[in-house]
Amino acid sequence: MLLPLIASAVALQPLASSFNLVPYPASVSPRSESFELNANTVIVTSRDSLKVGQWLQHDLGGSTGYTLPLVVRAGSNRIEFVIDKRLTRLGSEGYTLSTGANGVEIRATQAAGLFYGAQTLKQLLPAAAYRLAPSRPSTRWVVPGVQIEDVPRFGWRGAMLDPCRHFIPKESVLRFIDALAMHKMNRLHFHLSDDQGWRIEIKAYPKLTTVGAWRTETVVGHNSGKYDGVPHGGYYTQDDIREIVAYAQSRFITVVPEIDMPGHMVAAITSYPELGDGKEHMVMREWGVSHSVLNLSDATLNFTKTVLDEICSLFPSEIIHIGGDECPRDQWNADQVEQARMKSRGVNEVSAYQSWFTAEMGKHLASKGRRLIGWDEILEGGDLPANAAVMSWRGTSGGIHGAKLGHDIVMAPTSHCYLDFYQVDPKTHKEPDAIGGLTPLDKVYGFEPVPAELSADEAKHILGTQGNLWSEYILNYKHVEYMAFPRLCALSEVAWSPKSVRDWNGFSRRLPTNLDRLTAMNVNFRPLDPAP
Ligand code: TNX
Repeated sequence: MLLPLIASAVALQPLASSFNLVPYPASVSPRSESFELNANTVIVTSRDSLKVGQWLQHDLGGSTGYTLPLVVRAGSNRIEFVIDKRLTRLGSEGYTLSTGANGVEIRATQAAGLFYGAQTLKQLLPAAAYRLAPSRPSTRWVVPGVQIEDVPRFGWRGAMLDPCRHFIPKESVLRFIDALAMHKMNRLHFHLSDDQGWRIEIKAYPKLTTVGAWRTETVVGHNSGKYDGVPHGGYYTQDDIREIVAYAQSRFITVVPEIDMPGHMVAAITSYPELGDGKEHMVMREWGVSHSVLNLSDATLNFTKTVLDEICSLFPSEIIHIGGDECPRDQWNADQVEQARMKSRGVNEVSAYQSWFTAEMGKHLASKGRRLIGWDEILEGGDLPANAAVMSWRGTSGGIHGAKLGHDIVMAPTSHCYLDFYQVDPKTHKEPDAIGGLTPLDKVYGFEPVPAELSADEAKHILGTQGNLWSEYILNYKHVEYMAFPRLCALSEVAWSPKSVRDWNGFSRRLPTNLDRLTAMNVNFRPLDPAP
């Protein structure tokens, strides 16, 4: 009679021991020895792992109320970070984590892997570890016995914020970075300019923020023709940007800035009318695609290059986003001066003119050791510099086409990655107004970034994926969180976990605990609907 009981206990193991980790690691095996984290625990670091140790010390300091000392050696009761260059199978971001009675050991070839190991360690603790202030003094937490080996599937695991349509204060951007870091995401795509507002201080062009960062009011709803009468604006100073970049960097997140050109430039053209058709404009109060775009005079090219110079000086990211989406060509068609200029540059058709411009920006960025990325429109008209990367948003076809041409690709199709779309049907649920569409959690979870159309070699060009939080209808940061989570929890698993461990049912079982973590962090996620 004993045997069936044991058998059923063993069968239950995988369920009970998933530890509710999100994103789920490549391999997790329970071990018998657990470990107690308490006020006497120390963090063992070396020179290479000091920064990660300091991060953990600071982070747990908030939730435990005590400061775990950083030491170079300890026998027991320790969290030990070890850089181990021999573990090449872990790549640059993978890690191993093992719990024993004496403590937890995290190994990786580089600090980034140690950081992801530390994130997993935090998820092994109770959700209270995510609180910003201690729930009670002298916390003692059990770290369950486990052996984990984990390597991310993709190197680009991102999310895009759009502070242009509705401004997001710096402090909120920092909170968002923490929420990304806990999901082992490593790219924050920061959309910093658009028709409705310019959001970054550029020293060479002060009017971009004295004029371009402000609109008089905003249209109500979906371009209803009614306006709210409330001025809206804001921008990040260069000091703010440096703070955001450093905060992200210490969490192994690269901030990828986007200056959207040559379309979506009305805020800049309002500030400096000579960049456009020469007429007076207003920072846009409505949503949609404007037909007012940059002219491509030498002076305008000097403007875009100078802006990119300042961008490069602030953002260490190798990849710089120059937008390139939704640029109508009628202004270039109608202007005789532009036509003559275009022909003098050896371009015969306006359909190839944006591509010429993109190549110019590509050369400029290359001269500074950077690479450009743009929305999939930059593939139109040929001429795209070979090392340019492409963000596929109008489905995956741009990404497939680009990968076949040898370009690196980030997959962010509207169908699965547009987190400004509804997450449930607004006809059956009371939801805040959204742009439209329907991208439920299970659909995001089911996204496969590598299209079947690609050969194994072509598939190597798929860098990864990201969720886009366009903010026409996302009015403030709490609303950003509502749209982002839990869908970014799902996307983090798409981006991180090996395809073989991805499992919707397993994710659904683990997710409530992950949402407890977000609750502890005060993140305003959309609650799950009760099971039918
Ligand atoms: C299209 S995605 C845009 C954005 C909008 C978004 C709304 C892309 C490259 N351009 O300007 O905000 O749709 O979903």
